Amino acid sequence: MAKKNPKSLNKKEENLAPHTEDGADQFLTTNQGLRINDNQNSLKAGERGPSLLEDFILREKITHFDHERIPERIVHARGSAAHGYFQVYKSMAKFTKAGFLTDPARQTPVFVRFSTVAGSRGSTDLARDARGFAVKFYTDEGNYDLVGNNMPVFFIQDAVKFPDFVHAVKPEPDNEMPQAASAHDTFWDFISLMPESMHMIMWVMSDRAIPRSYRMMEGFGIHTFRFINEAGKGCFVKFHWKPLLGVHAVAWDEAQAISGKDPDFHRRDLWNAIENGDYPEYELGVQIVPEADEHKFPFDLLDPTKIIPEEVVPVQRIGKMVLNRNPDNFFAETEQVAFHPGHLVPGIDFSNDPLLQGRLFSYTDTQLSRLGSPNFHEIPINRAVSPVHNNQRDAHMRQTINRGNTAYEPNTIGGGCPFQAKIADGGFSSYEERVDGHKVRARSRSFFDHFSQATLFYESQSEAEKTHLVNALRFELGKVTVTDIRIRMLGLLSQVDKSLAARVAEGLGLKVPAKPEQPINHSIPADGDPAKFQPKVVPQQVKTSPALSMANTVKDTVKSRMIAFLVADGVSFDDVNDMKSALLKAGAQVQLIAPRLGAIKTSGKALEADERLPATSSVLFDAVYIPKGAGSAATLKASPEAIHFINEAYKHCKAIAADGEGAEVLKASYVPVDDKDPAVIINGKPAAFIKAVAQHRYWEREAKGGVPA
Ligand code: HDE
Repeated sequence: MAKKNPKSLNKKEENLAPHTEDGADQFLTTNQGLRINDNQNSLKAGERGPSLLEDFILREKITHFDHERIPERIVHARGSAAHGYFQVYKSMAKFTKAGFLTDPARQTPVFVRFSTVAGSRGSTDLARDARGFAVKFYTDEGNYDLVGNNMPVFFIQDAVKFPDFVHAVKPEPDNEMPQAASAHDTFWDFISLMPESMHMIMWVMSDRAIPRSYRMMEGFGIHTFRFINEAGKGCFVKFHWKPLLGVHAVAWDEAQAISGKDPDFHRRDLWNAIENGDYPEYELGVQIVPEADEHKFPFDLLDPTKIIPEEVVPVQRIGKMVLNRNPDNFFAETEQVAFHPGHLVPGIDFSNDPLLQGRLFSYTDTQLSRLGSPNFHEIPINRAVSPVHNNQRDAHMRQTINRGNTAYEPNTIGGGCPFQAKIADGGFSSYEERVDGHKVRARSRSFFDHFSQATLFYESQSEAEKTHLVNALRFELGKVTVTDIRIRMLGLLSQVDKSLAARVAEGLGLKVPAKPEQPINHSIPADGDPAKFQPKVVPQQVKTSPALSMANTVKDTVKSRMIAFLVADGVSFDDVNDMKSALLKAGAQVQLIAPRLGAIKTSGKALEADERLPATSSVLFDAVYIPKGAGSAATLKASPEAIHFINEAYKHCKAIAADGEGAEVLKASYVPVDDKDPAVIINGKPAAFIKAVAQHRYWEREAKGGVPA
């Protein structure tokens, strides 16, 4: 592993300083500070006698150990995080008074946690799932949390359905299977009765649900929020994160293999990138909608199952976030961080999105159960960098030692302190919105278009992406054991796109029902009139949105991509060296994979292998290179592992290059060497290979038929 990156001292770290400890050059002590003389033996009545209850050192240590686990997050249990900073490019004061968005000179510390949703803490990173993308900004005006996902919509429209949704996707309650997977009966049973989920289903069945890296996925605030400027004027805003490396995915077959070969694939990738100085970077984007335009869209801005297409309201990139420091301690930081969409700063406010409104209750409640005390804000990772003064007192694990005898307001004894802040002094005041309505349990009819944007998403995909989506649905519904559920799903899919439904049906050996059941009937109130709950279809402003296709993403960089060089004794030193230096110069990472570890004899200096072929896999790499060298090529040709490695890389549409005798190894594999495959480069220049790697994947290759790998 490369050098540990120099720790950046930022405000946050200064704040944490008194709480960090690394034990270096220190005596071992109890939690009371008593130096321990023997950490190898418990106190006994005689060397062979019973242990004594008196052994307070043993009891303290074991008691602490017994309580080491805290409840994992109910959703988003599996996560990885990093520190960094955010800086706005130019003042957004026209729209918001939030200090971190108006002062281009200010670097605001951030802590970002990425996660999967469904799996437990120990589950695989490569599950087909939405990813959490939660950002805590430690601003001078208080903590602001943008708790988003890597998909811009959600499964449900109202918070009251969230426990149902989560229960349906989690492992089934009788046998706790399957782990971190939606491919089972209860999930699809629920979805088949929940037409409002169809847009999100398109996203989770697309390759967005199996990202190549946390560094290569977008983030979205999902809900419509509000900006408020100094003059008190409001506008609507949708938040986006745009990764500078582009948005890239792996293949589903690959994702399943990675889950076995390296379930920590995303966690490791994030950690290593930061250690190597390849700091993940994302631009913050905003779509701004003036209040006057609230009702000018063919959907409701408050409906979290809808996007505003970027072609209708462009995403303005207003600042950049850089993640440049790994946490020191997973538990203290990544596990104990507590996000909450209700952690706001002046200049940002909520909309009435009923999903968001429910979240505003849920997150504090969750932290109380997970972290066990209303003092969770005192845990170092959750502390605001701005001063905290209030009259809240006591409770479990209170750390602050409040001085003085007043814990109420108003008071005179304490000089009236702490006192309320005027708006001009940064006091938060909620946006004054006129609300006038009947108290009802209801959903607005403006939320009833469940299919148009699902269609928009599907229509915006490339052919390869459409095929992946069809295959994902075939895979998932193929795992469903109740035929009626599959048929109901086909009925819903046919309302998204007829050809999509037909293709999925073919894979399932079923027919698309001529008249889809109207499942909306299942999701209406007991006394609801079904006629009043029929979905409606509203024409959208655009037929396709290129921004929705990953085919149109950034494809001009190989920065931080992992390239496997297959080598054995006899490999050409110069060839390895030339290709390696070109790739490193372009920012990629190279590993030499050989049949065994140790020194590899070459035409020049010996080289050290990084990994053994049998211990690694092509799925952990972005591309493969087979250098010149007769001896090396002969060994690799005869190695089933090397041939499998190449076949699999080819199957997953990766760039492959070979030079000289290296091409002989390709001939022994499934890779068609004389084919016009733009991502198979034989005796080409390093630049040609680099260009092919930058394309990420040549998905069109899949259309040529399968590869037995
Ligand atoms: Fe969450 N969500 N959520 N959620 N959510 C949690 O809070 C909840 C929703 C999201 O890395 C929990 O601290 C409800 C949408 C992220 O720590 C919990 C509803 C979006 C994370 C909770 C939603 C999210 C959470 C569990 C429907 C995308 C992980 C642990 C009304 C915009 C944050 C915790 C981290 C975590 C509730 C819907 C994103 C149970 C009730 C929509 C990224 O409180």
